[in-house]
Amino acid sequence: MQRPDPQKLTEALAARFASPTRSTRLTVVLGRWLALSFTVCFLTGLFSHGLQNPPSWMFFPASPVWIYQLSQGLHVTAGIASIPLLLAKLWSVYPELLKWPPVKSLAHSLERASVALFLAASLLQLTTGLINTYKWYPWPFPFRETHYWLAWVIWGSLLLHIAVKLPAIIAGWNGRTVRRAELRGPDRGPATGGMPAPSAAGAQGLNAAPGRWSRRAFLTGVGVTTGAVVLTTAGQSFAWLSPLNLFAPRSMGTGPQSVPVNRTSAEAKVADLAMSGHWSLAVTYKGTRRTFSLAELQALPQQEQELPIACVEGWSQVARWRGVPIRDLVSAVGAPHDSALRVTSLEPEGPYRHMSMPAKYVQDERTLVALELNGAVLDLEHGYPARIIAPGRPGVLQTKWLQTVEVL
Ligand SMILES: Nc1nc2c(c(=O)[nH]1)N[C@H]1C(S)=C(S)[C@@H](COP(=O)(O)O)O[C@H]1N2
Ligand SMILES: [Mo]
Repeated sequence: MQRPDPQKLTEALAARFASPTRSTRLTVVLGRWLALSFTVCFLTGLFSHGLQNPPSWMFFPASPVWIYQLSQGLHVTAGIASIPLLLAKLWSVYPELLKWPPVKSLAHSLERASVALFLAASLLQLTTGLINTYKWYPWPFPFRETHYWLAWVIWGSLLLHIAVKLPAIIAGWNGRTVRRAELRGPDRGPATGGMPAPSAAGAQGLNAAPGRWSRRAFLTGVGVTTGAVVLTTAGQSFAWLSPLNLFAPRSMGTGPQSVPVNRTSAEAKVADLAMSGHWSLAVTYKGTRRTFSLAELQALPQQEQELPIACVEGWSQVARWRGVPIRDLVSAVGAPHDSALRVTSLEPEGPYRHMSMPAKYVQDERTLVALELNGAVLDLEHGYPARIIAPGRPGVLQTKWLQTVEVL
């Protein structure tokens, strides 16, 4: 038997996969949508990471109180939208991956390596991110650190990919200009001044009417799919879309006191400690230590605030909280208002046991040691006897089942 000629094989493959939905133009259009969703994910992701792991220069916006709700809602929604977009883009280019010879030059090998890295990192990022929102953590690595570092890998490989592909991107970008001019037609008055005449190749492509339409149909299909996925999940983050929430894991208005619960008292192993009846909150500053029983906290001046719980996993819920402004407790031990805190939960172990609160939130009169939620005593699942609620912070920092507040 004769060995297949790689060149012929490549041509045969190209013919086999030739489709108007696999044009450079389509790839560029999808690439632009993806660039937008990836940029939204990246910026909101950096914000979320900064709030949880603040660098020394971090700016903490506490207003508007829904700032984190919005930013994390965008993060998870844009991430979900990226899944159909990335799959469509992959479909539009995958014959490229089968081309022969696999490596032609240094630039070519760089291009392939950057694409391989970009694809692997993006697929891992999007699937683990999605799975994470369903409260399923089937991996042995810490999610947040991995998610954070993968984002940098994605952007590094993406910039390399864009640099290598710049000529194709410019060509595909201009495709739109050519088509507009062409659609106007030679007899229907002057085309826009200064616009270059469509090239022969461009005109040829444009005359291939079926191709044009099926590319459009493909893009419409991708757009509709992406829109549908967004509309049926974004209701976990945006109240006005909440009636359409079919697939997102948590729905607004469900759970005790009409607020979803992220981790239950049983999972946190705090039920006995929280319900013991001997509970008190200890507040310490230097040598001073004061304890407040629940009755003592209830006897202090109370404040009511409408504040959201906005989970890093995308769901959020605005609720009415009532309790003691934390700065009053800071004053009670003689500490200045602009102190930072270290808050500890009754929860015996794990990452939720300790939380740091920068001075920005301590000074804020809206930051409460909450004792009530939506007009009733805090449910055990929401942190009874007392929990933290602060404006503009990720849900993971809204510590439930308080034990001590250390003024630093
Ligand atoms: N001690 C403690 N506090 C906690 C948690 C926890 O597991 N343990 N979960 C956090 C997370 S991830 C979120 S989103 C909010 C959810 O609050 P909720 O369960 O009252 O809705 O509480 C936060 N506070
Ligand atoms: Mo959360």
